[in-house]
Amino acid sequence: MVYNNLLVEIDQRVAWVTINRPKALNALNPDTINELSAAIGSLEQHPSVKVIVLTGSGDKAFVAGADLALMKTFSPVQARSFALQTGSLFRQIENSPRVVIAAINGYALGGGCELAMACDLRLAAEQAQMGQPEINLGIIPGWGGTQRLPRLVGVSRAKEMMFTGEMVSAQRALQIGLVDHVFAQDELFSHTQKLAQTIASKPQIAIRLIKEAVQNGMEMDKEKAIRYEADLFGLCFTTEDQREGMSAFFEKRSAVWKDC
Ligand code: DAK
Repeated sequence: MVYNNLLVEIDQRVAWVTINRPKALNALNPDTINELSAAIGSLEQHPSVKVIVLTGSGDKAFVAGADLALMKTFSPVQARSFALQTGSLFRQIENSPRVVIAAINGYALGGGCELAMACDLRLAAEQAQMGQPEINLGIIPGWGGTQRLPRLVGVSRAKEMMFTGEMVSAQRALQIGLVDHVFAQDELFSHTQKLAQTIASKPQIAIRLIKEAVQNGMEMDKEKAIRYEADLFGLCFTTEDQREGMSAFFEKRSAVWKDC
């Protein structure tokens, strides 16, 4: 598939999707959102892809938000359609059977921070900066920032970030739980690839069930969530990988996963 705003590369079971609009600091417009949705949908079907990494091109930005040049001209109907389209991309990422990692190589602002938060894991370069600067534009975060940010960093830290619109450094983001790891700029991609490969080497049905249990369970009350976990736990016992994993343990050998 040919994309105008993305570069897609597969490296040993890990698909790298690079948002490629460096002149606009990889800002998100409707075409890019459509392409991201198509690329993720097709990579999910790719037999050798187990993990998807999202990053930004150039050394300055992951994604500097929604494309303000375009957004400035939006009619309410266009704004609504952009909202629905992007909401559906973010749900696609959260519900994807594949683990999706954000490799935050620079600014992740507004919609860029929200895109990173929709991913399963966030790894950042040490010069990355993150924030929700919408307040400075007279708007509020509109792609889930008011909901995902407090769930990751806590209510008052999220409110402070959104009230002030100030950026936080990668180190601060690590301290408050907005990112999971920080690496030197030139080591971000190799560390991301290493973590992605570790995840890719695991039995993918169980990986997918963990993702579902966490994602859906977080929306339920605890009792229901624990029952839901029990159901998914039971489902593991329908897989060959469960039999293989337990046999391999007693045979003192490495398991050979079949993802079935
Ligand atoms: N959109 C379009 N172009 C952008 C951009 C953006 N978000 N961010 C930067 N650029 C462009 C700049 O205009 C500039 O273009 P030229 O002037 O060279 O043509 C080029 O990228 C380089 O930017 P700077 O010259 O500003 O670079 P600096 O290093 O000086 O500053 C910066 C980097 C990231 C601090 C600065 O560019 C900046 O503050 N950018 C804007 C950050 C921002 O406010 N992002 C938008 C947040 S609001 C929706 C829901 C949610 C949203 C949208 C819709 N619906 C429900 C429909 C999301 C909203 C947001 O994301």
